[in-house]
Order: sequence, then structure tokens, then C-alpha cells
Amino acid sequence: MEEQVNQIEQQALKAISSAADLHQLEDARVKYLGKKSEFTGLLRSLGSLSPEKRPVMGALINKTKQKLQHALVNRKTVLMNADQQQKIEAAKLDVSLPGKGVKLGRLHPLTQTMHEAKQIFIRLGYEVAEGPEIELDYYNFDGLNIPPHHASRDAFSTLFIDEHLLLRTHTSPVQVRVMEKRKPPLAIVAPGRVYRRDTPDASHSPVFQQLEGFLVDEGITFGDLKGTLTEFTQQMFGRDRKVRFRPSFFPFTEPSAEVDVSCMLCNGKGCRLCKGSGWIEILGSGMIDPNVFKAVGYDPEKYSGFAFGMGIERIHMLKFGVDNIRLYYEDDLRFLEQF
Ligand code: 2U9
Repeated sequence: MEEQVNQIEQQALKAISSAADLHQLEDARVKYLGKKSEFTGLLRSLGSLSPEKRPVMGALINKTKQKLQHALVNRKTVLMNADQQQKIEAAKLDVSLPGKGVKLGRLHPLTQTMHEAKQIFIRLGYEVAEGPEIELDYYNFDGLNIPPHHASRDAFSTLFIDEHLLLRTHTSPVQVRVMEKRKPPLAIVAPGRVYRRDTPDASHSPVFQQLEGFLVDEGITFGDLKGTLTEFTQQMFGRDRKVRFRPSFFPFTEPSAEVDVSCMLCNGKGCRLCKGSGWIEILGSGMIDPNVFKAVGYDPEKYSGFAFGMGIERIHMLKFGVDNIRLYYEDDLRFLEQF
């Protein structure tokens, strides 16, 4: 019997130490120490031994049982630690991996360009003024030397609300309102949305944004206009751009000039963008018409000034090569995220 106990001990210790996981270890426990095991059978058969042998064998079996239980506990600890280690490995985070990019909000490209244009004039000493988008025909037209029923009103494709109310076609009315309230010297820029009854296409939108401005004082000349608008154009498009002033006509300025910049695509050589001319129109301007001064009660003999206007969409389109004005009003993130 002693021989049998030693044999079971050897086999059980081997099975315990070679158990690869907790399931195999449990199988070994059931096999060697369970109710139906050989070992339990031996314990039961102690009764059939002689009274002298019984305590000796009983002690041996109990000692062996304790030894095996110890071995089971130790192996269990080892396997549990390994199991836990494996779980930790599997769940390990690589903190050195780059994180998912957080999408930040941004200003609309037109807001950015408007800001940039305004800042150029603010640095030159201009103030910013704003006014209503729903205007009186007086401020949109009459005060700007565009009389009622005059053919020049047609050029502005106006959206009327009623006989005297309309959606402003330019931000010039803001400047008429400022002149009515204040006396020169004045240097003002007027940013904002304007509306025209135009059919949308790649270069027309019924709503667009303008920055207009004017400077009024004693002794302001066309030279001041040229210097100011050359500085603006070169800050906006680069110092290497050439600027030219081309005669034009507007009802509210006399003389009037359109401002061209040397083509940013072909550097003035002539291409598809500048239609072979080497020049791109970016601004309208002129010396404020004496009739505009008279309408606000300024003496045209004493004061002179220049005014200018630009479309912000056009400036952005030229700077970034955008070929369709409608993109600014479609809220497509694939377009907007590029700026
Ligand atoms: C006052 C007097 C004169 C503003 C001016 C222009 C020339 C001009 C256009 C540019 C492209 C409008 O956005 S656009 O279609 N503007 O060419 N605007 S002079 O003249 C004024 C403004 C206010 C009291």
C-alpha cells in the first residue's frame, strides 16, 4: 500500500506541475484527490488494515494528501498570475501611438478674407462702420447721385421689398449715413452682405459680400487714392504684384478707375485666367462725385475724397484659384475645410 501511495504521489505531482491552465489543473485535482479517486479509495480501505498498520498508513496518506494540496495551490497561483499577465498584455495600450485628430472649427473663408481686408485698412487708420441690409432707396441710390427713374439704377439689379425699401445692392449707403452724421476728416470701411437680382452662375451669386471704403478731408487727391489702393493690393496679393489704374465710370465717383493687379497665375504674361491680358480686375474706385457731397451737406469746394469697393468672394477666388462663387454658399465641408 505504501508503494501505491508513493506511485500516486509521483503521478499526481507530475500532472499538477505539467497542467498548462486552470482547467487542466482542476482535472488533475478531480483525478487524484476527488471523491472517486484512487486516493480516496485507499483512505476508505484503511479500515481493512491491522490496528498496528492503520495509524501509520493513515498518517502517510494524510501527509501525501497535504503535499498534493500544497502543490495544487502553488500551481494554481502560478497559472493565475500567468493568466492575469496575459490579460494585461492583451489589453495593453500603446500610449506612443498618434491620437485621432480632433477636428477644430474654423472661420468661413469669406470671413477670413473679409477680416484680412479690413485689417489692412485698420492698420492704415480706417474705422469700421456697419449698417442695415434692408435699406431705403434714398441711401442706396439718391444719396449716391443715382436719381429716381435714372437708367443707371438698372445696373444694380435691385431686389425691392416695397416702393422705397430694398435689399441694399452695395454697402455705399452705410457711408452716406456716416457722412450725414459726422464731419470730415473721415476714413471708413464698410463691410457686409449685399444683394442683387442675378441668376446664379460660376461668377454670380444673388448674395455676396463687399468691402467698400472712403476717405474724405481737405486736399485729398487721386494720388492718395493710388497710393492707398496700391498698398492694399500689394498687402493682399504680394509685394511682387504690379498695380494699374484703368479709367471707368460709376455714378458716385468722378473720375473713376478700376484697379487691376498683374495676373497671379501667369505673372502678367497672359493666360486663361486673365484672358491673355496679363491683368486681373480686383477693385472699383474713384474720387467722390461733388453731388454726393452736396446730398450730405458737405462743401465740395472745401472737401474732396476717394472711395473704393470690392467683392470679397472675388478676392478669395483669385487668391486661392476657386472657380465657382456658389461654393461659398453651399456649406460643403469638403470645400470649406481647405481654408
Ligand atoms: C460713397 C461714395 C462713393 C464706392 C465704390 C466701387 C467704386 C466699385 C464694385 C466693386 C465690385 C462693387 O462688389 S462690386 O460689384 N464697387 O466699383 N464702389 S467706388 O463708392 C462710394 C461709396 C460711398 C458715399
